[in-house]
Amino acid sequence: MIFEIHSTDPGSFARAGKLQTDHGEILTPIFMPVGTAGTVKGVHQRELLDDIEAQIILGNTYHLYLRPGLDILRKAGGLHKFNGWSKPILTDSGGYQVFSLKEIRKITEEGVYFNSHIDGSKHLFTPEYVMDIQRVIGGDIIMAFDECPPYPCDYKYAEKSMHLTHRWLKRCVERIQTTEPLYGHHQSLFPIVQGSVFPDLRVQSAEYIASQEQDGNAIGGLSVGEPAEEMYKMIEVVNAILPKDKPRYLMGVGTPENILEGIALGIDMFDCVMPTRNARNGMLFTTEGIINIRNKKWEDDFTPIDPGLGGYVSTFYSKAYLKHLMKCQELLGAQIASIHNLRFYLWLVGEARKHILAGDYASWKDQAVKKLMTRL
Ligand code: PRF
Repeated sequence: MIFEIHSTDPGSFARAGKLQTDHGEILTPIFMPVGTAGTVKGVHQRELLDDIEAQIILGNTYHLYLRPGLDILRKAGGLHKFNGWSKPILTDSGGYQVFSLKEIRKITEEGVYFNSHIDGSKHLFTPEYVMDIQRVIGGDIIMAFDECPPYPCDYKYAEKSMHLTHRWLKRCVERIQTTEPLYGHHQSLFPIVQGSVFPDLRVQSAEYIASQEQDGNAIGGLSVGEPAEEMYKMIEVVNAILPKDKPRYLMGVGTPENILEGIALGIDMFDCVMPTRNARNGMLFTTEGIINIRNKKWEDDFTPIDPGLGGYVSTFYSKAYLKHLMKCQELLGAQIASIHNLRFYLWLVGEARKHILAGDYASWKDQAVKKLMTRL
């Protein structure tokens, strides 16, 4: 995988670049729509390509391992062939998903024992097994197996957990170095910085992760309930250490404001369920601000959802019609809202990129945050 930086912003740590994978290139900064079970909920691949202009999507090891399972994925020839998405795919390692199961898991040195949320069956994820599963899924970027500690968490736990994540990383790297991709395209392993909200642990973790010299690096354990200021402080500490010439991925973040601040701190890649999950609840991000389409005030507003955004769905359908669909719990309502919100997120990172290239990112960001986070 090749990462090129085209431009850096003079007023911040923002960078505009390009990531080259065997399934095509990704212009950064980028937002990656989440397709947990091999589908971005409610969105066709054609809509992802044409309306949303997604460049890379996410899949989850945990969900894909449980359903459809490894036999089917292997027979299909990997996830790209199975779901028909021929652009890049990134898979998360399952660590984070397993940890959100709470009562039905047990963490040991060996790995994590958990019960399936579907049928209660028992499973063990080890770092080695999670690498093998991600080989079968066939993502272009695959994530190391980590523990994401909860927030708040005491220093001792965060320290112990970080060291476990580092030992697991070593085992992930060894497994990847001693196995081959199954479908002919290269797979890059991204290690994950942990350390909760403790700056000295974040420094230690970032140094260890950087020492692995992988194709890119990720920051985990943030946006788990801590105040945003605390998250920004951790990103700053970590990004001072992570190599500048490799992509940096902030996992599971966030609001438009979080994304623009993250970019200013030198983050290149983001993913979050927020645009799709919030869309299903009627919360829409627009170029004018945030709206709740269930609100009565949109009932007779026949203007397009967001004329400023471009894209078919956001300009063709009216707010009044979408409000009606959501009220009747029509499937099309959730689809339109999801496509619209993802289009907005891709627009957002595209605008950020333009302003980094123009050299005025920092000042643009401050006014964009104000406008985009206004509740209309
Ligand atoms: N680790 C992994 N995936 C994640 C996270 C993490 O810490 C987060 C935290 N925001 C989201 N997704 N493996």
